[in-house]
Amino acid sequence: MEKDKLEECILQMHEIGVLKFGDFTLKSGMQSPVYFDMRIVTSYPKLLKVVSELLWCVAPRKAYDHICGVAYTGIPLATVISQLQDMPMLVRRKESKNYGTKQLVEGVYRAGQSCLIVEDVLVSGTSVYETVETLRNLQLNASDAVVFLDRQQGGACNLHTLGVNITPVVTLDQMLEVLKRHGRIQDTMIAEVQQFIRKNNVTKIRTKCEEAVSVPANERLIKTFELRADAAVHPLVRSLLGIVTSKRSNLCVSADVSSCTELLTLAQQVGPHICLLKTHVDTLPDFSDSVAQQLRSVAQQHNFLLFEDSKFVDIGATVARQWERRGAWADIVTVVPIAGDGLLTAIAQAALDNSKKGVILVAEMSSDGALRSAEYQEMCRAAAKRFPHLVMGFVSQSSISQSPWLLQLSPGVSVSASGDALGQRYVSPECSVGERGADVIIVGRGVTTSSDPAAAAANYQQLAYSAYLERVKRL
Ligand code: S5P
Repeated sequence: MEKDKLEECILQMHEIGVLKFGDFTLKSGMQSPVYFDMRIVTSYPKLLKVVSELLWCVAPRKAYDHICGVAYTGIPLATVISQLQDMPMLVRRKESKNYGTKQLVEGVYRAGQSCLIVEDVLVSGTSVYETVETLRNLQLNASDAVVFLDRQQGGACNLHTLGVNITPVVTLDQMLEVLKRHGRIQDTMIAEVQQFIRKNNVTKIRTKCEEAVSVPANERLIKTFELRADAAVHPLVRSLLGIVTSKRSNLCVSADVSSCTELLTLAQQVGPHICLLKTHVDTLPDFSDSVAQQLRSVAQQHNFLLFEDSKFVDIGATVARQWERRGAWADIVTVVPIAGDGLLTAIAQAALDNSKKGVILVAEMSSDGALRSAEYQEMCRAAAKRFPHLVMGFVSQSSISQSPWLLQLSPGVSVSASGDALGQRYVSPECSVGERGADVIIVGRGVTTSSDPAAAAANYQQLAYSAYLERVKRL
């Protein structure tokens, strides 16, 4: 996304009164010191076009069968995108007509087609979800949404829990930062708005029948790591949470480097700041028992565990053969549990001492177009239940389990990037831990490509641990 274009857009929004500071009552009844009134943007056609272009820039995919704006302000934005991208548009009414076809959605569509949803501001996510529900009832695939401003009040997390991936152009914090840098807003107002956001960052989505459908009290998210360590079933969960609390680090660095020399150097550099070091040894041509041994001594020296991202996926007999090279040397491995229990049984048999080996199930990937199936997530939870002495938790992007003795490890985290050219998607450490429920964040290039990996790791460590402390305090 073009940074200058976004900054100019924010400044113009402030000038014309889209962004107001004062005392406002939101749709939910909540009193807020800040109000974002995107409706007036339609009176500024050039700005409307820029906002629409920025929205399209953050869309997770570059092709959808349809686009649909959330009534009302999302509609003109979707219309402009539809024109610019030559993408058919659907219009969802707020109420169905009581004459003619009585349709709630206007346009030409077929079951199974995809639709990108467009919204102006995200608070709880209720309006977006109402549109998603209608489209899903018509058997359209409505899993991606874009929004201009995320007010950081829990909406992204709420929607994620319901299988909707929402990407903002800008967060309220980022908007405040731009206004501050340009001398448009006083520090006292920033502090007031930030305090308001911190106090009101958990919201609920309500369906038409006004039942809360998300943000159930989640035991895993409200308990401290210390309490969860005491309740842990798997000894390695206990050890890992012990490391996390003693080092005040819930950071896993993904050591995606090109040689074993680089791997050992990086392990030394980031060692003091991490609880886990993740590897892909199949990408290291010179990996050997001796390197594993050296890595183990660095891990001991700095007190972290070794996590091989093996993504075992095959039948048990094959994984039993892969185990020696790709599993035996590490404390923890990853498994994609789509092949039934044979694979986990093979690992349980191959690991000499199950209490010293852990498995993390890959339940939900961070990349564009990744499988987000309720059935698959249920398979993962069920596998964790059947192998409580082997499975330590999940790699996922959302809180797929509420069990406090299981861990959520989340990759796709960066403080600066929003994605890469091959479909990786990033969120901030605060969003990953505070909104999406990560216990441990996994950071690769955010650290490995830094000129100072130790400092970069220290920064992620601080951000992720503060977000955890904030989460347990808030919930
Ligand atoms: O969903 C996933 C699961 C994993 S394990 N998304 C991921 O990115 N990963 C891994 O995390 C990926 O293989 C890589 O090793 C790391 C993320 O690296 P980054 O450079 O994008 O932070």
